[in-house]
Amino acid sequence: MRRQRFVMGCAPLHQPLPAYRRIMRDDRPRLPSSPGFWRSPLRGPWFTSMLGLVLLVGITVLFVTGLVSYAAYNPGLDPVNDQTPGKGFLGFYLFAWPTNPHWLYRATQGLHVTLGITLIPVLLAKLWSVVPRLFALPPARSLAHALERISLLLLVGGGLFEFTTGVLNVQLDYVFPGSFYPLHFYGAWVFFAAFVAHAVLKVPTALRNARRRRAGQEPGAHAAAGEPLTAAGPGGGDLVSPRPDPPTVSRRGALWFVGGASLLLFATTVGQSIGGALRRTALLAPHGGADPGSGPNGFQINKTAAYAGIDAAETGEEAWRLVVTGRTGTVRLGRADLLRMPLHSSALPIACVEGWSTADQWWRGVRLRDLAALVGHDGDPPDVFVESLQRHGAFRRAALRANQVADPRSLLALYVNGEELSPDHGYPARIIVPAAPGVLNTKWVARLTFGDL
Ligand SMILES: Nc1nc2c(c(=O)[nH]1)N[C@H]1C(S)=C(S)[C@@H](COP(=O)(O)O)O[C@H]1N2
Ligand SMILES: [Mo]
Repeated sequence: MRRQRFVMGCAPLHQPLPAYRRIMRDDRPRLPSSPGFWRSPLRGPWFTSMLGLVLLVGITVLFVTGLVSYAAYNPGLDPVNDQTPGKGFLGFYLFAWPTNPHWLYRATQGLHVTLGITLIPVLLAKLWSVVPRLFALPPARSLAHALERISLLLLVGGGLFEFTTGVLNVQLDYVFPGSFYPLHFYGAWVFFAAFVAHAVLKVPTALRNARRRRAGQEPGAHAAAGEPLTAAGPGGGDLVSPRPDPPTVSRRGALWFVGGASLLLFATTVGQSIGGALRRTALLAPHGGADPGSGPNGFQINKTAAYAGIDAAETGEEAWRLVVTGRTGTVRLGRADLLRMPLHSSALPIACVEGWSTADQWWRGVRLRDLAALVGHDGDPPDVFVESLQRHGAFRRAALRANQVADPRSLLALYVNGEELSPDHGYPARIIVPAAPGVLNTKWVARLTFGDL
């Protein structure tokens, strides 16, 4: 189609057209599937390939740290830890989560969440860079092409689903009561399968495109400079607009922009995984939860006693009893009984699945293995099933593995940082286990049942 020079017949040739007239005279195709609809001069194989290579590394790390996080929940140990149907199949890789180093889950989950948030601009830019392809017609030219389009659907849909559910869980704190984990877990497998297929097909081309740019041979590499285009070629030439708009930024500049956005997200997120004073720099971390205040108990609170429905009357010296069951029967211990047992200290963090964690806190209490020994499990303690006073909510019960019970740093904690636990941190007693996700550190403990689960 030939461009019309005059619209409404009144623009003198020597004057630039006002913006609205430019729009009026615009003869761009109206359908996103038409060639020439997408006009950004930035699109091209180099831009797409650079973003793709970043995602190749980043998403692989996200997948591995995600699987590791799932293993850390002890999902295979007891149905209360995880009720994902089909985990026997997808959880083929599950292993006994170690207790060393004691900051293990802090590191893996901090990496998972921080990296996931940091990659959001890269993911969006990558999708934007290939959007003309998503609209390409005909939808399928052959069976092979149809299969490729379906795998792209799973890739794009799976990616958006994983990033969205992840961010919602971190930001909105369990909008999916109990069901986030299976959704995010199934989604991860679907997404990663499509991702691997995509990577196998595209990585060689992406590497070639990245190298070509250096040699200045990319198809359409000079589009941004207004030079003539060598049109579609192998390796992504179809991403180059046949009729690009004038450039406002170079491709390299656009990449820096994406990198800058990632850096900004990183800088305003990472503080939550470092904790301490840096937590205040985590502007994007969810706020508005319970204010932990200052002093020995002044660290992050996940669920308050009030939220969990813990009544002061049931935690008082008179009312509260810890019920411990094992091979030789059941014992009931009041707080005074526990205080007569040997007390031990360990410096351990709380590290939540949401990515935040605290620096090491100084916990003091009774070793879990000493409690196991009280009910007939000397030497080699078994798994334990922990129940809270809390009556409702997904995290009122958890199962710990034998290696966690046996670790001398695993405590039923009564004190933190030299003071009694505050009601919000689990008074009168809570579990603290090295290297474990926060969700296994049950607060307001009422009952421990030792035995192979
Ligand atoms: N009974 C009970 N224990 C619980 C929870 C809960 O909701 N109920 N939340 C868990 C989660 S998800 C985390 S991250 C830690 C947080 O501990 P904190 O609030 O002392 O920092 O407590 C764990 N223990
Ligand atoms: Mo948590």
